[in-house]
Amino acid sequence: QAPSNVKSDWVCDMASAVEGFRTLESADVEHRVLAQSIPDTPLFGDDEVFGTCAIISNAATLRNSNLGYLIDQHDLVLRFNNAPTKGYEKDVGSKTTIRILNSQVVTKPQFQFLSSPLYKRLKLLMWDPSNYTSSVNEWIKNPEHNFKKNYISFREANPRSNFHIVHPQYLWRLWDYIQDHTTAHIRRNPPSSGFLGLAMLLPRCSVVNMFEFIPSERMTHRCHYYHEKVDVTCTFGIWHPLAAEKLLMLAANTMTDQTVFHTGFLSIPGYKSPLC
Ligand code: NCC
Repeated sequence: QAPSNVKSDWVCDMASAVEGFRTLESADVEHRVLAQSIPDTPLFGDDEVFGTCAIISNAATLRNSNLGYLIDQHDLVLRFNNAPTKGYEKDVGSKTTIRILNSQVVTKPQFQFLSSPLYKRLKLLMWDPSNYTSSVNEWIKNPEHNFKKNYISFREANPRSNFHIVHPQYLWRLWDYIQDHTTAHIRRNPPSSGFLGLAMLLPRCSVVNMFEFIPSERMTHRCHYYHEKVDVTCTFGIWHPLAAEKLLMLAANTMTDQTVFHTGFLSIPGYKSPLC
């Protein structure tokens, strides 16, 4: 049973505010080889809509959650960066439809982006932060992490891959939404991959279930389910406005406290929900 304090205006407001998800198109880009590398096929076709979608955070609270079976029942499963499934199936499942990667993962040698099987046979979406006021081509000349070489090499080696780049100004529209709905002042850094994933999927899914974005009773100071590293800033944010993102997710949630804080997921109806 949904908690009585769920306000459908939060859900519908979020759904309409984050509309306008955009990836770079060849025509946006002056860099000739990069422009040619962008696939003609869009990340999602107009008719690609899904019933249930699952977004799996990288949080350490997924360990010992036994949520893998439930996650794999979803029509679409979104994961982030280099988060593995192999060896963690019981807790995080094994299905992956799409991965969102930040540009560090595409560029830093430790992630082996060009050779790792983690990035093959699925949709890929990369983002890199621009300055709030930069034009697309100013940003492409001087990105935070220079992803161009590896993006082009990956597309050459995998010409059938569906690998797109988020339009950097869309990230700032999401930031505007978060700031407009947050009483406190937030730092001017783009939202995390997790919030981008929610915004991307709300128009495509009847329901978006988000696993361990609100830390459950398994709360730990560790960062990721696949590492022992201790770092609470992974959960509450230091660079990304993570705490503000999580409060907005919770405001739009329709699941009970038991499901959110004990089982470990919250649920947000998509645009096509009868609620809106
Ligand atoms: O940790 P990260 O995040 O890859 O996690 C993906 C998304 O899961 C949610 N999360 C993660 C950990 C945690 N304890 N609680 C959570 O809620 C967040 O919504 C997060 O977006 C990123 O967003 O891309 C990020 O990437 C890492 C890092 O680059 C990659 O893991 C690769 O190593 C960033 N960390 C650093 O740069 C040190 C992180 O700030 C953002």
